[in-house]
Amino acid sequence: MKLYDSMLYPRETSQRYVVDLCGYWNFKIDKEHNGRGDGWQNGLDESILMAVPSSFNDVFTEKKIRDFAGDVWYERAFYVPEEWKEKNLEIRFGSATHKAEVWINGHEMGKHKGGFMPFAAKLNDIVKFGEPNIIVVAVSNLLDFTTLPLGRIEMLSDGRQIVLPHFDFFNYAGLHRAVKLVVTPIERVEDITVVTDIQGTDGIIEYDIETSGESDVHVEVYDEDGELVGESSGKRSEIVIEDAKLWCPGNAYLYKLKVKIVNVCEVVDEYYLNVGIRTVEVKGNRFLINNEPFYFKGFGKHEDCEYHGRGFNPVVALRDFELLDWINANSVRTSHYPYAEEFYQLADRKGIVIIDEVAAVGFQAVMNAVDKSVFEEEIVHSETLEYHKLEVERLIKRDKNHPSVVMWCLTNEPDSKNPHSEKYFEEIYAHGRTLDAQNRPLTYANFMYIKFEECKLHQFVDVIGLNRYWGWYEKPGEQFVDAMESFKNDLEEFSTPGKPIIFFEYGADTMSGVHKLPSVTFSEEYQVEFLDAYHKMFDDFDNVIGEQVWNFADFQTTEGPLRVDGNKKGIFTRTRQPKQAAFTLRNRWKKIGDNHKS
Ligand code: GCB
Repeated sequence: MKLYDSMLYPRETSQRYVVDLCGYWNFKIDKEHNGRGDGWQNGLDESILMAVPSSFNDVFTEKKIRDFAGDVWYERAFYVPEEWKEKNLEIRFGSATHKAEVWINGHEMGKHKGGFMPFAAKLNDIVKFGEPNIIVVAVSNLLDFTTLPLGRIEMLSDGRQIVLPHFDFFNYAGLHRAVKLVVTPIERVEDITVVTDIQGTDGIIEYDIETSGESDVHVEVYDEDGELVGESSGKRSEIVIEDAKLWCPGNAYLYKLKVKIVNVCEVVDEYYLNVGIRTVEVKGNRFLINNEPFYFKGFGKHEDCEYHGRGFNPVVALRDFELLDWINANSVRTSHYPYAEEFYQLADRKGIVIIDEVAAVGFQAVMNAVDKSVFEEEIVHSETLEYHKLEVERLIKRDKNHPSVVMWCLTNEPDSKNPHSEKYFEEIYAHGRTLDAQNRPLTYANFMYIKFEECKLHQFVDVIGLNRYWGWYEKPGEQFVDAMESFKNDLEEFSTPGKPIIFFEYGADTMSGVHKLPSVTFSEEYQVEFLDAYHKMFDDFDNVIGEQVWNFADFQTTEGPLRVDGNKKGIFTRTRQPKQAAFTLRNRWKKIGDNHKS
């Protein structure tokens, strides 16, 4: 038995059923780290309840539980009716952070590593029809130098282990996304790849479909009114949509691509995909969407909210899209990991542009004062590299068809000064270039302490992403004027013809409700002044083609002297209410529009 990647989003159609297994599961923390030895894989005794999807951490009142490092176990029963005997049966996890091991009716189904990607187990040979089946999942939150993100384990003097993340967000864990029983036909659609193009007023949809059999494939395209506007047959073909409505930022139009497998006039499988017709290209110092220069306005975000932690919360996701609309943002970077699939579906629908990031964060030595670069560790050059490549493959395979996704970010703030990092990233980026049928541009987020001439990585990317905190971590407050001088030099050095720059991060921690005249760091006034100065700088540089503030909302981090109940650089509070700077951004972003500098 094996767990395997499951990238095609589960949908109900005339031939497919999906049973949602979310809700309260039985739950147990493996405090003694001996759950397997004690037979927990057969079922959990003396368990408590845990909500799925959710992080487990913020449900409890005890610090030792919130910060527990090791396995947490989940269990529930599910039923499969006799009439599904002839179907393909799978159980699918939207994500389990960071590693999972699954048993069904006591049988080991396999292990999965990677906390942000969907995976599944095949049930047909294991399931008892018409009787209760027990599923048990052990989820580990441990991190090391071969996981993404990177982290370390430390032993405390009382014998407990804790995780030290190499990154600035709380190491939330658990079953973070929906668990579903997915019922599909034996002969079924397994993958779809779509590439779109524009020719005059026509839209072209090129598709490539993988199925598990040899029966005929028929494809139909419907517009938003449900009218059939194009069709074709075969697993690979092209459909021309006359007078196509394009998918544009802020003005999304989605066609429905309906795929049918037909065996002698009988439809044996049916699946659909929402398709936006659009093109993406970097040309000179511009990022073109549908051949028009696009200026990125928006945020780096987190999947983070009260109580749920990193668990997908559909209400918060909707609220976030409302706020993006209100503030006149047009884009988001999925810092620092791939988000829930539903997030991209909302972005497709609402016309928000996404820079999609893999969980390659923590490749440096700063966060927890490790004294040597991670690139000095042999293991990073072999095991981590291979795993990083796998996660890039998974990201692109899962998200390739979203019109909202316009660029792939393959790492955040690595120690790209280290000589060993050059070969490492050469391989990562070369591999990334082979994976996307749409050939979307590649980027990275540069760490502010690595200068242009020291950085070994920018040579491999199409767009340079900069994370900058001049006037915050360097020369804050009274020294702000000098911070801006350093910033200007820094930006001049990074200005390279043919490689436009997007600011992926800039921001200042701000306590909502703290007002001060004149401003001081942490006051709402300081955040406004900080952003105003940055915007002036961006407007002075023609090659800056985007600004994404750090962060959309306040978020939880590991405790420490630099954080006041989390990172407070949000433009919105953690409960999604605006700070003063939200109004500044709203005005600016309305004024400059989506094609600033075109
Ligand atoms: C960064 C990191 C981000 C942090 C941010 C900060 O450069 O990419 O994860 O949260 O700085 O606020 O320090």
